Amino acid sequence: MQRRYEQLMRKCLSLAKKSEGYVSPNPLVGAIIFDDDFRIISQGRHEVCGRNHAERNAILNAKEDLKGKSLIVNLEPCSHYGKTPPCADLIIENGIKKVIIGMVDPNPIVSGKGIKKLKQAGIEVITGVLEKECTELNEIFIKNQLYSKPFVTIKTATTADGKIATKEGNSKWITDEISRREVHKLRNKYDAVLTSSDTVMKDNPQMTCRLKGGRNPVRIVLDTNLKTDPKSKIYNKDGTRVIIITSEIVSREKTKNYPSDVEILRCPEKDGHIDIKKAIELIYQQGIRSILVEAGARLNNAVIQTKSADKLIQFIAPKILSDKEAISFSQGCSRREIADCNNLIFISTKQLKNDIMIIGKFVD
Ligand code: AOF
Ligand code: ZN
Repeated sequence: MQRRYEQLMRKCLSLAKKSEGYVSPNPLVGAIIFDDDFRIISQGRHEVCGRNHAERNAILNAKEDLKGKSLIVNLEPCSHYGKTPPCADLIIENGIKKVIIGMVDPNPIVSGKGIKKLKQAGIEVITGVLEKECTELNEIFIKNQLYSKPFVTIKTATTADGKIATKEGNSKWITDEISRREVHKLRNKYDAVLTSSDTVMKDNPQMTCRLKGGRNPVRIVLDTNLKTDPKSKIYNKDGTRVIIITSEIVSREKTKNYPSDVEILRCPEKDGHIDIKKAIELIYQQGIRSILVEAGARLNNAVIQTKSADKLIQFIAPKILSDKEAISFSQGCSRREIADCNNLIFISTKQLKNDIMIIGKFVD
């Protein structure tokens, strides 16, 4: 039985994943209704923020009576009146007899109450099926709900000796086109990309998602002194929100050089640079729930040292630069002991064409 539930839960997860990039600030949810012989009756997913929840779509998609059937979903059904009425009520009204759930909803207005409601109506509830996988799928939503902070991932492309560029800033191209395609997939998924004035001035990146049918993330530049050229590609007008975070003391005159649709936010400084922790708070206040940091050694280091990073995605090319002045992807501390390292847990490795992709979670 457990194995059959796990199979169906995997299906819920891949259904839910189809909405990646479109549901923020909501969770990714997929639901399936099936009978006692595990025949699938219908399925549904939460497609876009503000629209029907997954359970409602699965129920609406059913072409037969749901009395006595079972429903499996990766997140606890909701119990509150939000943009839509409670899914738990709908499940009860339809006479569903069993509900299998991946994880409890971290949203305090729901957490546990959806399960309680179902049980009180006499429905059999099974929880914790593929809980780890369900938690991973909704890592952004969970961080937002528990800490009211955005989920922050550092993406970097390095040589096998951990270098991102020569001393002169030459970095094209370390990884191959397959790895770079993966980066576009990430841009399609995250609410925003965050970079620094250094990277804008050195690389003049577009920071757009160039996948067919993809969507652009919000582009955010940390530019303490407004040094970046207002004609940089990142400020191109393409209908995507662009934000510059600058110092509180930069003159109003300077801000007028930038295109009028570029939003300029002011943030306190720390040691001559934007205070990264405060900047991240500011970004969250803008409704941005996940950030992909695509920057150089200094900003990556600031994000790591302030313990603002949740995840590292490192693309490693089978190349060794060996240059004594080359730049590492995180640089800026003075450390004498290995014990002073920031620590990660590697959660996955993937061989791409020539490169490998390593995903690590920060643990301290
Ligand atoms: C979703 N989709 O499939 C499920 C959700 O703002 P609302 O009214 O859409 O409610 C959002 C909350 O509903 C969300 O924070 C989560 O706790 C719960 N479940 N949300 O957007 C879904 N099942
Ligand atoms: Zn719901």
